[in-house]
Amino acid sequence: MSTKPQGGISRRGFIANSTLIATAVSLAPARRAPAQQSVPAAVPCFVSTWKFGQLANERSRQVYQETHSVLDAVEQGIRLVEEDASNGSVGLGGIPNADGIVQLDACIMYGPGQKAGSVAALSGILHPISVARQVMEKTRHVMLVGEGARQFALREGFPEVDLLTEERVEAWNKWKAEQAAAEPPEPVGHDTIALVGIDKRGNVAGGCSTSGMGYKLPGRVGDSPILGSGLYVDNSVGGAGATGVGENVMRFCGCFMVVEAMRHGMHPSEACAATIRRIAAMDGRPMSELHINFVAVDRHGNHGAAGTDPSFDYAATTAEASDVLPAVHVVS
Ligand code: SD4
Repeated sequence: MSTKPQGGISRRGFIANSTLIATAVSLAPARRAPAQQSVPAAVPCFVSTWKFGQLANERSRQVYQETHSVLDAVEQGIRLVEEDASNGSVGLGGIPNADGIVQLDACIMYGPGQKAGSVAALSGILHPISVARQVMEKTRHVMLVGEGARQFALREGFPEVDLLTEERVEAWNKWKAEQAAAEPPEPVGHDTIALVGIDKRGNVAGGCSTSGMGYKLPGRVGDSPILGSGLYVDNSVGGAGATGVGENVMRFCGCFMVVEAMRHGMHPSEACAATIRRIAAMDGRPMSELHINFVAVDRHGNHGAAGTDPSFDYAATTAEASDVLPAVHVVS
């Protein structure tokens, strides 16, 4: 696994570039020459949030090789993360809400025909990404939530699963004791998988899955299952996914903004950074308080990411390579 910056640009260089991007955001002309273009574009290509996305990407690549379906590839890549209790806040081992219940959010999108399915506040089901796909393929609807989503999943044959691990129960008990006097509870933690794939012909599919903000109020839905917020794809452009504090993404249709910026000619990393700057300008709080991070890929396989969290990185996988790469750290 290589963690070298794209095309030899250092993290510092990325940060410097992000300052340039800052100037570009408000002035963005209709078409701009792509910057940071030193990694040759290649398809098929899979990109995802965080280091743990690399294994998901590699699973996606394998499934794509076997099925030639970028939608199957994205779904299966995300399932890998959902069933692994050791990472982040996705599926099994997800962080519970304030009542100690794991409530999952997920969505899936397929570029051709702009198809989409989504579930939110779904409890007791291991693979919300697959339930979202069933919503997309088997119903006339786009989004199901809460008990309705759970009943649908059960009817579709998804088994009921206890998603709480002992470790999470222990941490929740500790949190509960500490929070006894605090109102409203302080939420914690974020580690969502958002994964976007481009097939050989430039078709785009994407998915996003999370248990959301830890210790959230019961019923709270974040950006991850909201089309255009935690995920967006447009088959003529590419796709984007988000991770971080959903409240600071969903008020702005963050991923839609990223994709639109790419449509207007920005390189994916520029588009992510420009979106963050637009959000920050509207929100008014300092960048460091926002916790918003985006990954994006265009239909040719150019990819990039940017975030306000210095720890944010992303994974990119093609037929030839699979890397964890630094995101542009947007500081102001
Ligand atoms: C949420 N955006 O529910 C999600 C959490 C997340 O990485 O992304 N964690 O707000």
